[in-house]
Amino acid sequence: FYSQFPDDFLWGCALAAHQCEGAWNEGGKGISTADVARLGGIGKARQLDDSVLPHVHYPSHLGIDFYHQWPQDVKLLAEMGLKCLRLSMDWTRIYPKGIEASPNPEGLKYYHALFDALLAHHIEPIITISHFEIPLFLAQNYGAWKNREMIDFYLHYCQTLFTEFKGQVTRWLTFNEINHNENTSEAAMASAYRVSGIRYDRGENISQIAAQSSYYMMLATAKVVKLAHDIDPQNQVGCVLALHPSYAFDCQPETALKSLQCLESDLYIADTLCRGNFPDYKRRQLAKRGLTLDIQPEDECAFQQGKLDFVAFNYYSSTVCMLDESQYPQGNHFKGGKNPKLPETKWGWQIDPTGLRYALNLFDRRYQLPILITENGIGLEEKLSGIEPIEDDQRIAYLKAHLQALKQALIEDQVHCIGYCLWSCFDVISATTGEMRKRYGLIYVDQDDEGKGTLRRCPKKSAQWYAQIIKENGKN
Ligand code: BGP
Repeated sequence: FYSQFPDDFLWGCALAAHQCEGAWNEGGKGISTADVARLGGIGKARQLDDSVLPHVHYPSHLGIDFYHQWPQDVKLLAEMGLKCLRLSMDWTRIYPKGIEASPNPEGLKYYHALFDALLAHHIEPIITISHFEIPLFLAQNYGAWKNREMIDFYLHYCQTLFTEFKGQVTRWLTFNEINHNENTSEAAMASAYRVSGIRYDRGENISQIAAQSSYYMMLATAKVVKLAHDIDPQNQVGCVLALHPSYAFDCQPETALKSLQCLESDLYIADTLCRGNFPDYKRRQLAKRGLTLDIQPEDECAFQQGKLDFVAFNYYSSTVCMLDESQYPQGNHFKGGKNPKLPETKWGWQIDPTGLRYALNLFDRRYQLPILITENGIGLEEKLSGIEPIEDDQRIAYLKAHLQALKQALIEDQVHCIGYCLWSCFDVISATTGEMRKRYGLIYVDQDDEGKGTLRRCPKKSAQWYAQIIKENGKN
């Protein structure tokens, strides 16, 4: 049993290619769905076009120039003593359009060199295969994950990754926040675009497409698990969910029931992937709603043979469920109401460390698989003022409280958690808004929304604090 963090606990950070790499049209890279998502106006959801507009600044096209600056960036991570770095590969660096027979050698070379450098510093690369981007060509010509054919394109890409990076990478994550594909509110449509590359046409049956595309991504995940094991039995595959525990706003039994049902719409995905079958309760619900999915008899076997090796989730905040949804505030984040008992960030994300413990308990008891926390952190507005390091005490307080909750889950509740990846090591482009202003990093990057700045990296006070946590294996 756990009386402290285990010696091999994976203390890490997380990054996503399209938020840090920049170099959007270098190295033989194709255009991705993320490359055509513009800055949404400060704090607002990103705007989407189908092509890159000339004379418009896209902060993500430069990112933090990680593509060129990674050698020094890896050194900074090594100084912090990280045990792992969760990062994504950009599909369009390997297959620019997603349909080519052979991969782009420059893309492979870049990732090989990066992983070698990480491993040389004893930092394990944990790879997200698709983190909020797919080749734009597939979105425009195949309708992205609306289409069953995507599974084969995705498997082709994965086959390349598993054979090329055998020996360098053993832990893989198929998709980031797969469950955010299926929200059907207006704000959530932007999140569907991020996850699955889907744009809804006027008059389309959104519920039908959302359920179908999630089904295809789950099926792809299951097939990828088998493929990964076939290529290298050492491979371990997970898939990332976004978890927002949903609390009942009041003591009404009806609200408690509704909040349980709210959670179910996310959990059915984890149920499918961890238990190896598309649940009957979901089939009946879909039928009742008049939705008919393309489900083939052979899919059942694929789900059975492709159960996840571990579960993974991102946790930022909880949400509350209300009977009257008109009370829900508008936000750039997720569905649900505001919890009057919790503080929140400038962007309205509520701070709830206990929610992390709740999520850990929920997943541990429900699936009995090792858990990897793939993201957790706080977005703040910060500026260089000439005095360094930046004193980000608010971030340290947030992280401290969440690590405390994790420790309680581990020691008091005996939850099987294998690692914690903090979002993020560097300030990067925000996924929801496209801006640089919302900073999550332990390391400041001198760069603003107009693309002005020296790109200099300046470790904040929190970088030092996290290094100490890692050194002492979680004692705080
Ligand atoms: C998660 C995404 C990350 C990251 C984070 C913070 O949902 O997986 O990519 O960006 O949220 O979100 P944002 O950058 O929009 O504040």
